[in-house]
Amino acid sequence: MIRLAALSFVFALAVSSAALADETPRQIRLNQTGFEAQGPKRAILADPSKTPLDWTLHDAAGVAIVKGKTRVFGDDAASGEHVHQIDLSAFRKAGDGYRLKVGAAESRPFAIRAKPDGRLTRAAMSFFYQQRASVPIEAKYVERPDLARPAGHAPDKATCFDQADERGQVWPGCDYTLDASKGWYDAGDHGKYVVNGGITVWTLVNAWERATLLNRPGALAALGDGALALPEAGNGVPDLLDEVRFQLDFLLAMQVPEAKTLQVPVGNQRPGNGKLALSAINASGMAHQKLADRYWTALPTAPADDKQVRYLYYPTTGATLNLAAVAAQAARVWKTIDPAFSTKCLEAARRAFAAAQRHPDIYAIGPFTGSGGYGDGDLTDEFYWAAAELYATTGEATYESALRASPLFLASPTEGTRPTGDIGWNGVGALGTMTLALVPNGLKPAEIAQARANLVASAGRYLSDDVSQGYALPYAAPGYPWGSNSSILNRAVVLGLAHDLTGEIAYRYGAVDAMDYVLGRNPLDQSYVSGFGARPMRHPHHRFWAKQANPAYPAPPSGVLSGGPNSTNMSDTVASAMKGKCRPQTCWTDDYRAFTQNEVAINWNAPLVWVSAFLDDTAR
Ligand code: 9MR
Repeated sequence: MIRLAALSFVFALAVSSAALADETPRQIRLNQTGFEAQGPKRAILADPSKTPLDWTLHDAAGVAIVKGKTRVFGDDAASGEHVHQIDLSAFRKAGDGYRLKVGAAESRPFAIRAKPDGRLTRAAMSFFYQQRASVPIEAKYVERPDLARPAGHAPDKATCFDQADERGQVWPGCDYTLDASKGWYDAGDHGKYVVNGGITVWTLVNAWERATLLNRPGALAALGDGALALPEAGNGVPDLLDEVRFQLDFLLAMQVPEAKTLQVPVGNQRPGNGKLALSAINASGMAHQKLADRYWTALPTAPADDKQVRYLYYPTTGATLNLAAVAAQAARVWKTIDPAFSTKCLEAARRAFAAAQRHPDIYAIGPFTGSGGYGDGDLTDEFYWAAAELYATTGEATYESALRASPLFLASPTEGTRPTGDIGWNGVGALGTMTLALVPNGLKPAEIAQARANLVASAGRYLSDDVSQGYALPYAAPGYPWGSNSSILNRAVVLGLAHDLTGEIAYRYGAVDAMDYVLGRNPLDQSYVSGFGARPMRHPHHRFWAKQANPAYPAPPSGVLSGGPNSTNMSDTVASAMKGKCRPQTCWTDDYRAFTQNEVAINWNAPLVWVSAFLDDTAR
């Protein structure tokens, strides 16, 4: 008896110290969800040594099975560390409980798996279901009962903002109300924004178009009917498209009805503390910028408890072109799935594009509290993207001439007459080129080849950046922007497409590097995805997944991506206190108050889905 009790006491100690040890940051950083057996396997060690160090790989029994030497990378600006790189890629045996050791440093146990198991893709998609407005989130579709919640904003009806803005300017409102129910809440807030909705829809639908056009049965099944936990599963329509349609219904509802005159600021006005000059325009066919609360609500606030009055904010050219682009994309994807919906989308896209051409310079510059801005002073890329989507869908001359006239014609993030820059909500030019490179269309074969070559060249530039980084990720920037994890994953989307177009494995490895960084191979030894890895993000800035703020609210579900380190806008209270004390990759805290670092957002989870689905699909 005594012996047994003593044994179980020792066992309990071992378990609790193992659990503790799992949480302790390690000097050896790697993807905390493990590696693919046939894929690249890299780890990073922060160590001051100027000479290579011996590493050993131990199996679950503790036996040293492989040895090697680290590669001294040296000082790394993005992390602020002196870094060694460890490459285990040649070891390909699947198993659990592997550990890497370098001197006294030891990694957490990790797995090598034949292939990814698809769980990350499904969890990342479930984020969208759980962000749905106007419907209850049902327990049977979520991983824990406490994530279920009553519908918020049901219905989500609003009229135009007719109050005083932050400068004291009183807006005129409008004579109509729109029912813009459904859609996804943007992020930690309950705003719904057409601009950000656009890139999100495009990215998710592109994951589906990629699978369809490149004939990838694995990806089609992983995103297809019955693959996801959704009320629509089993309805005969691919689940990814069911989820996206929920958002498209909202986006379509944000279009200004026929024969409506509205007062809007024309041109990129900079009134300082003064007032915007408003002019009357025929706004029919344009899209309202957003549907959002009058004032910011506190954290936590469950969607159903939001008591703020909601308004439509004035239509902008940027929102209108986002609607044109994704409605045109939807028109071709739903063409055979739901012809009536496809026709409705195409009509909306045409109306929107025509409205944007009539009013090319209505910018989101209103200073409205209670919601984000998504203001963008350069809409060249939005025009090009929308024209590309409309041309790919219709082949019509109007859209072709708009495309050809654009300085962004066939441009990629780094190539072309005017490179588009990295993909983001305000940088969507590359999306147009990606569509022209992927979707059969009437451009000359040499032009399509140019679009592809430009995208592949950008992927090559991203690989050069990868080599320049201590943590070996395809991203180099002197400062990390708001939502940096999405900037990195959007680069992985381009790398993924380059792999699809060329078959070159190096581009896929670049995408793996991006995912490795996001899932733990970073100086904070942090998985930025909730529910994945030994040190997952736990405390997002979110009004419902707000357990840290109030234990009566749930912790986040699995599969939610934190925006990530932000060294360029440190305006929240947590970030302010870190100013001057962190490096680009370390300006991050797992704290619900850190909205510049730890919010979650639809346009950030979308590339997580794309890249995760791509890696699942292309693992060997
Ligand atoms: O992702 C947006 C980021 O690029 C901007 O710098 C930032 C400040 O304008 O806003 C971010 O978007 C937020 C939006 O305005 C409101 N919902 C939450 C979004 C993510 O933080």
